[in-house]
Amino acid sequence: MRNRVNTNKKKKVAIIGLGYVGLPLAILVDKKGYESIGVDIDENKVKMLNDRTFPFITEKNIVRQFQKGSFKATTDFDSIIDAEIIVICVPTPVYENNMPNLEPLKSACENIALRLRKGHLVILESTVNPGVCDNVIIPILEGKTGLKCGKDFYLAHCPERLNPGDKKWTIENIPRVIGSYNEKGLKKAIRFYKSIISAEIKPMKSLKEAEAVKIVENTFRDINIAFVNELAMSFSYLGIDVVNVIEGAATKPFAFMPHYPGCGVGGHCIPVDPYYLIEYAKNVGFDHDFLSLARRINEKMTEFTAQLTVRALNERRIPINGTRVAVLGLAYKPEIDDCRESPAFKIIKHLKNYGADVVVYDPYVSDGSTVSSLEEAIKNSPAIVIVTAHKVFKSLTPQELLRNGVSVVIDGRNCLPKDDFIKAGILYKGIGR
Ligand code: SAJ
Repeated sequence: MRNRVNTNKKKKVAIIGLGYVGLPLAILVDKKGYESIGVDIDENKVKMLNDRTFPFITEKNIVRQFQKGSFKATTDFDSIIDAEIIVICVPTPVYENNMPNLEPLKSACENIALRLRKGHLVILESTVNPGVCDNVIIPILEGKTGLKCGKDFYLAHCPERLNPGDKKWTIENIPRVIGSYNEKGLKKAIRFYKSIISAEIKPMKSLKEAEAVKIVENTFRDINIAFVNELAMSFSYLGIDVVNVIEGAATKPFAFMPHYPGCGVGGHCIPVDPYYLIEYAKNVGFDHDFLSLARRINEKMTEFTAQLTVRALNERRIPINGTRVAVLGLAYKPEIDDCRESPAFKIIKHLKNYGADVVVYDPYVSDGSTVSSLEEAIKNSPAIVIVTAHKVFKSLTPQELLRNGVSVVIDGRNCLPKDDFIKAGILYKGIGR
């Protein structure tokens, strides 16, 4: 007989997965007076966290709480047994073929199932497609334990909405949605989140609805980016500056939300989440033609950027074959080192296929760079391709580039002052401008 969770001591919360979602949550839970324990499979990360030498926490308020807090990390899943609440924050990526990869999630659930007790509230924060809670997580948790969801233990889904580095929207003030297997689980989960965040909490009618909210949020972003990426490709033939047009449309104070074209959509959310919905719907017989088309358009931007480079070099009578091209940026967005699903890798592959001699530099990604400074990257490179709008690239001047022999600039993030470069005699090509 499994004992009831020990409920007569300070409430303990266990966070499974100490990444960009789990770690800030574990620190917040500690700050709010719970006993906070983080469980991760990475021994090195666990050691650094307990030694308080974790170099990747950059947000000052999180660092302060982390240093002074009593949060502990461990690789031992047994530490969840006497927790009242277990929050799952493990990655939910896709495979090369864009099929959802639920292995990290299933492994976490199997570890939890071995220690599940009556009274446990299990909360999933990782992004999944509708149906994963009902069809994957609950069978694992019930299957090996004989415990019944909604009666012996509770399952809720509160999709993460963290935006690392965002100073305005933080883990404490971002509104959340919560769905659960039943009313009792919903109430427990809402009570927990109300105790740690100040933002609105919207109860959803089911686990599936909560799963669908997160997928819809990020798919909404992907299709809107595809919309402006297609405009950028068409406007590049029409000789219209798409960024000026978007900024013109954005003066309309309602019913328009600006997105911006670029050399590709990277990250662990936007290019991934739509596939979770596309594949799930396919299993039940529905083809998301529009979402799939938007994905194809966004995936096309890397080839479009490489072709832009070939055409621009041709205009300067420089064959790309054997020409040194500097790719600036590997990270999927500015001022971070995260390269997951970054378009940079496919752009490099396409340029190499055209015969370019590619050098790569990203100040945040030294192991992926082929040179160790921006100067080294641009020196004797007739062309540069900006893939990430890091500040250091945005401060490049036409004079500096011309001095180093650069005569073609492909601005994959439309982040440079186009007219200054054109006036200086550089052949400037943006994405749609
Ligand atoms: N991108 C464009 N055009 C745009 C916006 C983004 O090409 O108009 C590209 C970026 O360059 C990047 C990719 O899309 O390669 C993703 O950019 P992102 O700003 O969406 O950044 P993410 O992936 O960190 O998205 C997160 C998401 N947050 C969560 O899932 C909790 C997303 O929902 C947020 O909208 C986004 O942050 C944000 O607004 O910053």
